Amino acid sequence: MNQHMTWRKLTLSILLLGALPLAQAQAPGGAPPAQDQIPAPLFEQLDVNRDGYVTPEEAKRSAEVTARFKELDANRDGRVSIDEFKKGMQDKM
Ligand SMILES: [Ca+2]
Ligand SMILES: [Ca+2]
Repeated sequence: MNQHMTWRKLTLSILLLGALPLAQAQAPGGAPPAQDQIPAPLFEQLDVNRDGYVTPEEAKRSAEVTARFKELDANRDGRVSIDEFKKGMQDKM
């Protein structure tokens, strides 16, 4: 009787261990990347001095941004902020 109980416990443990990875696989994963966050890495690459703006000088590393610099610079202050960048890129997509 005692042995039988031990065996049952062991079987239960094995079953639980086997079920664990399955339960984890079915758990909801991380949220999918937000669409409006995609252009940000490019902006960060261009904003060499990290002041939050891409100047025409910094934009030279991207032909596309250089070509569209005036269009992206919505408030015409001669530099493109992260917001202007995101908006400009979204409009084209
Ligand atoms: Ca900058
Ligand atoms: Ca601007």
